[in-house]
Amino acid sequence: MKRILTMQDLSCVGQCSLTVALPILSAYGIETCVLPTAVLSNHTMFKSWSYLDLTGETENIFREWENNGFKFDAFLLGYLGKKELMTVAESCFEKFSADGASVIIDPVFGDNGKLYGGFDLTYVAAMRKLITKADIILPNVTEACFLTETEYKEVYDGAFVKNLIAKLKKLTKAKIIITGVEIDGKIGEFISGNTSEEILWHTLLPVKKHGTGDIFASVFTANYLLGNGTHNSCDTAANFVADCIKNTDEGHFYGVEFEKILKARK
Ligand code: PXL
Repeated sequence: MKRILTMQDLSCVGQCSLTVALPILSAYGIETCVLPTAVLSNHTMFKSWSYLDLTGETENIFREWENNGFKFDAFLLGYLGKKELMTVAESCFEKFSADGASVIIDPVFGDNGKLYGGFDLTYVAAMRKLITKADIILPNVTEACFLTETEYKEVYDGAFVKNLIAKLKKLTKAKIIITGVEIDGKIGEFISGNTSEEILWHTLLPVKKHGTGDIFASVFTANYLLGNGTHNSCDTAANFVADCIKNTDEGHFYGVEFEKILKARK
């Protein structure tokens, strides 16, 4: 059985980050260990939230993990919250990687051309450094723009996204998957190849929902770890997200009801 460590916040309410990654990865039969970076009352798309930073506790956790000899076959990083956690993440990979462990990083700091509340450009700079340690990165278009210091455009074409990939390739050797690319009424992922990009297109749904990036990253990672390759893993993740959106009650504003889809797939 594969064992993964997922490092992201625990938002007590909000169907995102750990409360999404843990059930999804477990449902795929992967032993899922967690490193909560912070405990929030709820995610930051609600009008207010509390925030307990857990950076200080990681030292104690790592000491005991070393004492117990734990290793992980993969790492999935999402919302970390504080830039200091980037060095914590680096030392985590160094200390706890099993042979050939994969590092998958979803940078999670912005969307729609803007940074999420509480983030600034120093966080982006720290993430720019951390992605040099990744095997796969999953930025959305906004995050790719910030990472590459490219001006965000509301409307763009394929050449714009290819240029983002070319610039990201200068920053990291990781495989790059740009998610949530919207062109001409379609939504898709651009996957970096050695010589050209592979593009997967899906139907663009009329509603946008919070937390879908975290669901995409979890389903993608589970499939990838089970050997399904980047193309099929992306496709499965995108279809899973679309099913979640389609099956979420209209009044459910803060996330998607992914539990229904997980249950149906059992
Ligand atoms: O879904 C990304 C995410 C994760 N965790 C927290 C967030 C967000 C996006 O806003 O606020 C706490």
